[in-house]
Amino acid sequence: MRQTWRWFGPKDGVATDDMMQAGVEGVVSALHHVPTGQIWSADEIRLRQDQIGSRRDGTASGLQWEVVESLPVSEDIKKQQGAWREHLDAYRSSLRNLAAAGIEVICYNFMPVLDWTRTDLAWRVGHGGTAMRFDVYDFAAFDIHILKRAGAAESFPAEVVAEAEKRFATMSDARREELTGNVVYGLPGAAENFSLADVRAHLAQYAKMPRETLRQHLVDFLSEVAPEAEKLGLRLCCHPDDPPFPLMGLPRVMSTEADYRAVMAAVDLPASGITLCSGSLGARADNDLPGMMARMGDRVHFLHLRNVTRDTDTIPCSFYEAEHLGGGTDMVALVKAVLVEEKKRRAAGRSDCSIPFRPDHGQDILDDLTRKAQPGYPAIGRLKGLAELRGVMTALEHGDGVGD
Ligand code: DNO
Repeated sequence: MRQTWRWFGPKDGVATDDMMQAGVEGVVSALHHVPTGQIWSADEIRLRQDQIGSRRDGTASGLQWEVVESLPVSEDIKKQQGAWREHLDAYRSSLRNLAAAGIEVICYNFMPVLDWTRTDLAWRVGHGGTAMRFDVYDFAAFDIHILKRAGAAESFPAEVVAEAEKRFATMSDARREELTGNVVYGLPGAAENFSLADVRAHLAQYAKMPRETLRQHLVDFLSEVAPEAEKLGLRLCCHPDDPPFPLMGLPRVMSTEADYRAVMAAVDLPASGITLCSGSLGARADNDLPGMMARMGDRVHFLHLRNVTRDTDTIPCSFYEAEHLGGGTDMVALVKAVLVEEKKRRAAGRSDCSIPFRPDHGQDILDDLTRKAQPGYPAIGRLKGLAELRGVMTALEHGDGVGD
């Protein structure tokens, strides 16, 4: 298992120097400033590689850019409208430039309009630190009473609608504004940064799109880009929906094992693979993460290891981002399934037998509370997660029969 770490570039509050002290082996990054649909040029890629390769004082860090997260897929491609053909050409050109730079693993997602969604970026946990949270009642309050989406009330269970109404009635203006910002203005890594009006306009465009159509558009996208990725020796990997249930009436197509199976079967190439995110998928009680790794592991090219604690097992549900070994996913069983898959790959002579993972997100603890890095991406909280995961890996590899 390759120990990687997400870095948002020079503006990230956590530096390459910090990654080195955390014992990180490789870096996950993206060119967030390049507008979606445009080509990632060789020069821009090289610049980011140089930044990753340097410490604050300009000396070499020894780190390399190993995973792209994300090479974003445009809304036009998701809807098959407007400039989608040009965007596909640009996507293939970016893949060629990344391959020429020696970067092989490319993560993307196919969530329409919004990337990951949370209602709280700094929710107080029992120990006094903070975590990110998705609260279904607050979210419904936003959808029904702030966004005022037609049909919003019908898309939640009656009990959620009733509680959302109470919450909204007592919510301060400041909290209403904060909630809107958290949901709409884009969390780190999101390709787009929308206003409330933009979101309404985008939602209207998807209003009549059945999920089968969106899934077909994903299959069409992969049919266009995966053969090129295969030729270039790249591994594409689709990140799941976060959270893994429909929001705002938008179709969601990568929320369950069945979703992944359908898409992997439709474009059955090794280059078309999976980003197994235990945090996103773990927000549904019916997703069995160790089982998914055991059954679909040969197509898993990248792992996001984190955990969530669900308030209920309903779909949708509220949840918060737990400590990496806490929460609903049996992390030891998941790591074991990853080690078993790597062993199979070694036996088969595959070159990708060390699967990159990142300690995904972290709670804000200790100095994180004043450092104010990107929400979800603290230095110490992630370092703690990485250290715990490293402990599990080390213990499992130590003589229980899964190592060589
Ligand atoms: C959140 C992330 C997402 C993810 C994209 C992948 O922390 O996991 O922003 O990067 O959805 O395309």
